[in-house]
Amino acid sequence: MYSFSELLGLLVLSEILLICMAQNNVHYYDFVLKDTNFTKLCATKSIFAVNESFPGPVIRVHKGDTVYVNVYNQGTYGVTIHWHGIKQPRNPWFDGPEYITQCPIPAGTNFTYQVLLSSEEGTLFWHAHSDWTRATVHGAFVILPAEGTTYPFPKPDEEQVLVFASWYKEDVMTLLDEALRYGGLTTLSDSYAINGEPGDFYPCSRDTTYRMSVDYGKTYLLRIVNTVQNTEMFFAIADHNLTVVGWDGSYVKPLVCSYIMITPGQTMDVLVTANQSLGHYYMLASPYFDGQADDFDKSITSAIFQYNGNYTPPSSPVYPTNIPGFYDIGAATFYTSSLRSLATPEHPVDVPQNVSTRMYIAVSINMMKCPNASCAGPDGNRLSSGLNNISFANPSMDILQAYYRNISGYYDTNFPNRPPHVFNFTSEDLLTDNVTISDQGTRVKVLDYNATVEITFQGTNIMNSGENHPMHLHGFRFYVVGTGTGNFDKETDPLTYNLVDPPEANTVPVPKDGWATIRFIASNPGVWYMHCHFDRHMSWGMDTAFIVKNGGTEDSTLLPPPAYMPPCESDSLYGVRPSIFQKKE
Ligand SMILES: [Cu+2]
Repeated sequence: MYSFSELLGLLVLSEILLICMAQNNVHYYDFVLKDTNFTKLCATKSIFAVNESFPGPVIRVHKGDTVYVNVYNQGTYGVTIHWHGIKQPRNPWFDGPEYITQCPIPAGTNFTYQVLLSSEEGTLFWHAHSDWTRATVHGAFVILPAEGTTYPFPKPDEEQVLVFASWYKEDVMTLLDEALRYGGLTTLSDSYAINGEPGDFYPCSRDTTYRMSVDYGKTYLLRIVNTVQNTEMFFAIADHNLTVVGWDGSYVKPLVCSYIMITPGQTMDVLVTANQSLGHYYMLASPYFDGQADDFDKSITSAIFQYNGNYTPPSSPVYPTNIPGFYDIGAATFYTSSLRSLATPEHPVDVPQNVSTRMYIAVSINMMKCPNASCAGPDGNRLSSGLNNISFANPSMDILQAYYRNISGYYDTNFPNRPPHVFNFTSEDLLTDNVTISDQGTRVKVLDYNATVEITFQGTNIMNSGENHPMHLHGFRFYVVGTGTGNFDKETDPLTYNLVDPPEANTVPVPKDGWATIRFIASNPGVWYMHCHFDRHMSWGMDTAFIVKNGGTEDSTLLPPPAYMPPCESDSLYGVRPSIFQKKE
């Protein structure tokens, strides 16, 4: 006969067992966000960071798992976190972009995100999605193959996360506030960083340069994340070839190259074998910029690929001769257009062959009129940006909530399928006519469930501001079926599409004076943000959102909202910015 306490013990034990079984493939993380001091570039400043680390903690799970992240906001203003590249099937409530799927988590409160993984495998990342908090609140999201499966390439001996970011000497939120208040250019970063360290080519940084120790003969999987604020990067390791095997949490056919180009919002999985003479080799991340404005931080961040063993260390690491220069459009374009999805039985593709919803979206930097020409942009106007000449304005209640609860007045559903003016988008003299002025609005595009969508993004050169734009879509992974230069020709350019093995991605570079076409199936009901992943372009309005309707069955219907969502009280630091956050009349 069992005693009462033994019975209780058994009961507790069996409950623990049950919970353990039920928690198979479920992970829990605590993110404590607060202001934390860091010293870089010879000065100490306080940044908003997760668990006192920059970059923040790595989330490490297997394909198909579920992750709960409890976010404690111990900062001074509202914030949200986005799980970049994770589709969150039917679950937009936890996607994260502020005023799109939720309002900010107020300072002093917490909110638990439920992150549902499905087909993602490889490297993604998480980051804050409020104003420019992404600058310091970010980290890698590693998704290993599902239990019992393996990589579609020989298993690497070891792996290494490399996160590229920007560092500003001044407070990032103050810089953004000033730029938006006066309507001029945003301040450039003071350095880039690899895993939080600027590297050897910046003052006061040599002692902390990030070093990756390697053993001769081993192959390493580099999980590369670009969360730089406003610049694409080339990356190379001196004397070592790179083999790209993954892009945005999806595998690609192995591509051997001497460098990669990676935009903000992109992630790349890259193999490198330590097969050179024992020594120290620089790993460089160097900016890529293809615009005429020449408005970018022209510095280079470095880390060191350092062999273990007995040898005399060189006075200086070997410098890569294989990294393209800042303005090398050819190198960037060649790299991006060389990527192909695996398209194997284990990693199949499902490229939509027919299109039911076609959109042509002009991506532009432009202006909004400023009263009395009192702003700091061109001709006293306010710098702006837009998609089809609509400069997106955040509503004061998130679009998801307004849509779900059928509350009118916060958004319109008339986002245009085509640009309002058709002209020579890539001309060199688009300076002062009406195409330079954008309308502000919160306009979204409504898609039927399972619509097959094609979007051609058209780069424009209004005010000579043409440059590469990394366009990012939430809630989906799309196929990049084509890209090219000049104005898109709807008769001839589609003949060049790759509908067999195009790469899958969540962020596509739209080249300066060129176009890029993506396709996806709208099989994820919800509200999904789409925006340029340069934060300054996003803040200026290069954004819109899709509402994907329910499909009529339980499996194609939005999951119900959680019991608690952060309240919409405009408690963001910038809640006072009237042109952006006021309720539309
Ligand atoms: Cu952009």
